[in-house]
Amino acid sequence: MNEKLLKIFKEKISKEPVLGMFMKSSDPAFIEAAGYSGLDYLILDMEHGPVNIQKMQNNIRAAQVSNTLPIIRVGSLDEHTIGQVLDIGAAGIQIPHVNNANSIKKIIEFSRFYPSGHRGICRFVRAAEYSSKNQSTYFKDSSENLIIVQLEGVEALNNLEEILDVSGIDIYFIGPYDLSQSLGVPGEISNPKVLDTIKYIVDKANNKGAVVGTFIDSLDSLHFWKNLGIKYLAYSVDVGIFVDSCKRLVNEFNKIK
Ligand code: 3PY
Ligand code: MG
Repeated sequence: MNEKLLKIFKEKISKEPVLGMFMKSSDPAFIEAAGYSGLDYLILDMEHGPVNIQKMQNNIRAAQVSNTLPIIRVGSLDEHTIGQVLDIGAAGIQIPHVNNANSIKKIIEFSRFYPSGHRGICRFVRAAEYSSKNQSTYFKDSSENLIIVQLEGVEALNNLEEILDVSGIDIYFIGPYDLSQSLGVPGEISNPKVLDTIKYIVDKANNKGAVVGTFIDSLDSLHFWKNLGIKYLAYSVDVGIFVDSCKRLVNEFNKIK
C-alpha cells in the first residue's frame, strides 16, 4: 500500500532534503490537494489536531491517492495508538516528547513485528489489505514503515548520546517550540539558546550518520536549516498557511479601499 511511496521517499532522502507539511484538517480533500502540490510527505497530526482515528483512515487514503507519504504524529508513546495508526495504513509514525533510550526501545517494540518488536498482529486491517495481502509480504512490507522520534526537551538533550545509540530510528525530529519552552524561552524559536541547542543536536546526530528533521514556520529559514544538514524539513501547518493567505488577501483589499 505504501511500498512505492516509501521506496521513492527513502531514495530521495538518502541524497537530498525532503519537504513536507503538518496537516490538521479533518477533510480528506485538503490532504489530497496538499499532496498534488508535490510535497514529499504529509504529517497528519493527532498530537495537536482534532482528527480522530476514523477520519484519519480517510486522510491517509487521500495522501496515498495524491502520491504523498502519509506519516501520523501520534499524541504520545502509546502502544495501542501506534499499532492502530499503522493498521489503518500510515507509512510512518512520529512520536512526540521522546526523552531517553528506554522510550526508543519501546517505540521499536510497539511498531515492528517479530523479530524487531512485538506489534500486535491483525491481518484484517487496511494495512494488510483486509487479509488479501500475502502474510509474509505484509510482515516484510511493514518493516519498511518509518519511525520518527521527536526530541524537544532538555531531558532528551541530556540523554542525547544514549538516544542516538539505539538503532532502528529513521529520523530524529527536533520540535523547536517545545524545545524553546523546555529551555525557558517559550515560543522564542529564534532565541540563540534554542538555535544553539538545535545546532548541537544536528551536529551530534549527523556525526553518527543519523537523519534529522525540524519544523520551520518561516520560508526564509528553510535555506538556513537545509544548509545546516537537516534533511526532513516540515514547513508550517495547513491551517496556518490558509490564514496567512487570507490575511494577504485582506491586506491587498484594504490597499484599494
Ligand atoms: C514543536 O515545535 O514542538 C513541534 O512539535 C513541531 O511541531
Ligand atoms: Mg512539539
